[in-house]
Amino acid sequence: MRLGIIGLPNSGKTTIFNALTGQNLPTGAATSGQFEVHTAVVNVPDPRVDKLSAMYNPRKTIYATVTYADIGGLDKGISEGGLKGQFRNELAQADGFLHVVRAFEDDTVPHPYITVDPQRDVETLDGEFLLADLVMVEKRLEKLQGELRIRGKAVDKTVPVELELMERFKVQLEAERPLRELDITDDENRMIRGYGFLTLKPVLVALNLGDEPKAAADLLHYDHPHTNVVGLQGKIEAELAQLAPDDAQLFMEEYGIAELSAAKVIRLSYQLLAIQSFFTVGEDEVRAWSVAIGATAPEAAGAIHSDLQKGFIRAEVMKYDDLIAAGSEAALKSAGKMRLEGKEYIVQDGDIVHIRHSM
Ligand SMILES: Nc1nc2c(ncn2[C@@H]2O[C@H](COP(=O)(O)OP(=O)(O)OP(=O)(O)O)[C@@H](O)[C@H]2O)c(=O)[nH]1
Ligand SMILES: [Mg+2]
Repeated sequence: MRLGIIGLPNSGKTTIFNALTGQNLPTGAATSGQFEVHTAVVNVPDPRVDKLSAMYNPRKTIYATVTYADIGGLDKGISEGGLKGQFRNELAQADGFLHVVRAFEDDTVPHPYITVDPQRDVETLDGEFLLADLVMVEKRLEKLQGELRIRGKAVDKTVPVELELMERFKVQLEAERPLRELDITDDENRMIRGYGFLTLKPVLVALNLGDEPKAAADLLHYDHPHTNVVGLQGKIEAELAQLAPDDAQLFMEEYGIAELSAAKVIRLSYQLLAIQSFFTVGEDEVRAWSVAIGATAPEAAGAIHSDLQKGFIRAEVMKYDDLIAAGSEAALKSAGKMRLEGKEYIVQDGDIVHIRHSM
């Protein structure tokens, strides 16, 4: 799962990328205004994985992960005439966005629009994405109408279906509303998957608060479905991410920071993508796997290996809470709490799964 970090110039994208990933990329004027992408894979902190690891004492412990891509070079005007080339690819590839919005005051850091105004800034980039999607919709409409004209009744039956969907998208975008607000069926989603509509993707807004902790809700109204807002102190968190854990602890006490926001942002990123974790356990490995919320047992098996999905027979499932309450796998089994589930079973967050298969 990949989140693109987007935001206006100097909003603190790279700073927050560093805070989330522990990297130390140069920030400030060094890279300003250039299209440049840096990616890093980050573990999703999960105390359940820690507990399972303590219980099974495996050789390896593997957390669920999220990939962040710091995308430099976005600004007002980028969508003019449609997004092109690498830029478009990079944005289209993302499963969702982390939209960094500047809320910090600092005279030494120029703001591209002079004043600090989070509401204006978030709407500026959102407006660019709306426009980029509208250009895309209009291109599709033109193409589909062309096919209909040329082939008439012999046209592929998907054409009128897509035409109708694109008309619906057009109305939405012209009203300056993002596509993610619409109810879109699975079939429709499949039809448009390749187009990479930007306003269809979920968004986590990260307000870069600067040195003063402030309430995000006082600074920004962002009340849309499939979005969330979180505040964090970008620069301080990026510095903390460079310290050894003990030193970071001291620093946090000094500044009165109870919990690192970076960990919270990573958790929220994961939630944003409508995915959940199930676990596999054993002496060799304790591991968290990611599947879509609502996935069936065979689909979960497929997340581990496609062969396990093909050869799926049954899933042995332990509930995380049952296992912790029982104290061990053996105790859970003798209490009769190991469940056998079939193909229809919908996997739940925190399930500990063993797949029986015929491969
Ligand atoms: N005072 C203060 N400065 C910050 C904070 N976060 C970032 N900055 C500074 O703002 C400047 C821009 O930060 P970057 O992280 O490079 O911003 P960016 O969005 O990646 O910028 P571009 O990639 O050039 O568009 C740098 O000089 C940072 O040190 C903050 O929380 N407080
Ligand atoms: Mg940057």
